[in-house]
Amino acid sequence: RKPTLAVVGATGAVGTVMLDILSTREDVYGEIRLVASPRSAGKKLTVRGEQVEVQALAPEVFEGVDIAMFDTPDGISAQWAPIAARHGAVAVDNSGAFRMDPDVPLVVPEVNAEAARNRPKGIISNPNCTTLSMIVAMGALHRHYGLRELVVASYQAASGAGQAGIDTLYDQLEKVGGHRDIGERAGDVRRVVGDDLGPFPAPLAMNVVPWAGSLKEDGWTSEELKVRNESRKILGLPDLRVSATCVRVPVVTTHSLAVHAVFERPVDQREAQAVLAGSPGVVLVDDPENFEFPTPADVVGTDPTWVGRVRRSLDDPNALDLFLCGDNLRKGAALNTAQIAELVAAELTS
Ligand code: 11C
Repeated sequence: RKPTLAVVGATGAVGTVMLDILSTREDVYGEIRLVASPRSAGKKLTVRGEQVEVQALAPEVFEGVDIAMFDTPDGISAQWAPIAARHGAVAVDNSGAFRMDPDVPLVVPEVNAEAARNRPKGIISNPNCTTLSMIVAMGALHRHYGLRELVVASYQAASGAGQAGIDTLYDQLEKVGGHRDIGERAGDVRRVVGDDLGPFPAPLAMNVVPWAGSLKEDGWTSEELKVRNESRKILGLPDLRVSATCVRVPVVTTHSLAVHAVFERPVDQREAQAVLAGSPGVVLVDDPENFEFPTPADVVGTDPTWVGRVRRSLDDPNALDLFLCGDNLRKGAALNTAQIAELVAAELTS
């Protein structure tokens, strides 16, 4: 019997991409149940070419479900993933609710697929989109050179903050569009954009905002700590040194990161490029003479992590500097969740 799948949060920004992914990847499921808040119940959404009615989130929706994906905020996942697990489903959760729970594996199939089998709570976590945008490439380099330290700056897309982030960026772009007299004096973009900044603490159009997530201790943001803690857990390197500065940029979808990675052994530029090019889930685009490197505008909507600008650091023979991009709604969220669910589906049917 093919497993029954529930997609909780089917109507959100990640849920929408998930339905597309489920409609285009190999179909390993029997029934697919779509679940969302009572507000969205009764809506019809298309998955696998069929219209499916959205059901309101309630314990009964998990009856007979083998795998339940959660593309929901932390609070909803914290409450409902255990309920799904109690009904016998394996919950694959895309929120931050369980990622650092020692009894919940944090899985990236290209890096630590085997961790998905050990799930004492019946829950598997999907990493944060910023971590996910770089970790497949970093996992490949770690296997080759042994990773010691990461210093990263992110360039994060508006859709990381959900549909509200996307709407805010489009609204602001409309407001600044056509103004050829702003961006030259402090505060003029803010004045044109107005007071409604959506989920961002400063205007995002014609700007960059060094902030993602919430304030934690000593000035760090939750997003920066997630990059550190999640990278350590996925790579199995509890002492990995990680410094992240997370920045929002006026891009709709696809996160980018500038990475300085320090290794145990001396690195070689050409060898590192070959390692990346030969790794599943990674595409190398690195031809500086022809100005070829990944940009969010060129990679959005695709599945791999795109890497370019690979250089051996000038002042450290053990370090590489590189730039990478990954679609934060696909590999950064829905695709990785779908890949984890496929691992579970294969296990349940084997
Ligand atoms: C952002 N990475 O770009 C965040 C969104 O922990 O799953 C995802 C938050 C999370 O704002």
